[in-house]
Amino acid sequence: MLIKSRPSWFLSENDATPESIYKQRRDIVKKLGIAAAAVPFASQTHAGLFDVFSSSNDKVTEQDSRMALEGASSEFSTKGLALTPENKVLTYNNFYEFGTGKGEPAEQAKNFKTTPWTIEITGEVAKPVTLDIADVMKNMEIEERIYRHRCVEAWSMNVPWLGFPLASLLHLVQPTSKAKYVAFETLYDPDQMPGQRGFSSIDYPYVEGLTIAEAMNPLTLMTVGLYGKTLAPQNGAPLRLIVPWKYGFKGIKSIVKIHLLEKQPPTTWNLLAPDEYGFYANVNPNVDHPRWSQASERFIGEGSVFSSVRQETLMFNGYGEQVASLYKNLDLKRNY
Ligand SMILES: Nc1nc2c(c(=O)[nH]1)N[C@H]1C(S)=C(S)[C@@H](COP(=O)(O)O)O[C@H]1N2
Ligand SMILES: [Mo]
Repeated sequence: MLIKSRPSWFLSENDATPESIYKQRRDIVKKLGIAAAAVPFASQTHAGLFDVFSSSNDKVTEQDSRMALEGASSEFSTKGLALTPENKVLTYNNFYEFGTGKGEPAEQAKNFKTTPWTIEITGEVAKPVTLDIADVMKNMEIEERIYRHRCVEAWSMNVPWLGFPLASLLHLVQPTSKAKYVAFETLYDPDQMPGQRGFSSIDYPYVEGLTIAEAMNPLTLMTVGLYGKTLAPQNGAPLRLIVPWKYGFKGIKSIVKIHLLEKQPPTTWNLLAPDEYGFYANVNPNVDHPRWSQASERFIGEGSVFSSVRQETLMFNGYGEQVASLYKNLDLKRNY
């Protein structure tokens, strides 16, 4: 019963080695996790740790559709920075398909339907595939990655995401030598997404892109959860991208398509205002936005989200050791 037969798309280096004891244990934990979704979250393992960082005002009280999800801890996790309380991560959002106010996505995405959900991976790959999110969740090794999250609007968070490296997914489809870029697309469904109805300056669906080297970097996370549970709709359920050294708008939500290609793909914010938002969008305190400084940021922690607790913005959001080499031949003032 514990031995799982993998779907045919899951033929990769994973099959070259026997499943580790660890993976089997994780599968059991995951099964228990699903069963445990009915019990209060506070009685589960992670909550104890998070309580240290959360004040009583920051408790999540509302019942939601999120399921318990565990992840192995990661060497890449932020050290020495308090977590942003869960309810802030759940209620201070940018997801224009569900409204442009920070509190609107949490309200308007409440009934967003994320099952069934498929992700199509096409283009410059040997094995194009359409995956069911349920199979992805069953077969990928989930890690917890606590990452700094820096919006181009100069606010920031520190969030315990759950997910797996995008590289693990791309290895399955075997990119060809022509695959120089990876394009991503959010769901287009005006019936469910009020922001896609009527006039909008954004030409939906929301699209984003990375170079293949950025996509393959071990930090680049296909994200399926946060704070020990699956993602809430407002955070991009069931699957979104997190690229921690880039501005938050690169972290495209509710992905339905991934397309590998030779040419740089268009990206939503760059199309809208090319002088303000580039393709690269690396966090950079030395390159200001035309309308505001990027040297510091408002960290969203406990207390009011409008508190004036500012911290310095770090080059590549603090991930320079892992990613600076990707840009050694690039003028970052021109390629913002
Ligand atoms: N499809 C889609 N993805 C999106 C956005 C959006 O409006 N639509 N907003 C982006 C921006 S600007 C940010 S800062 C992050 C916010 O993610 P969070 O709400 O989980 O913090 O999502 C990004 N992904
Ligand atoms: Mo953002």
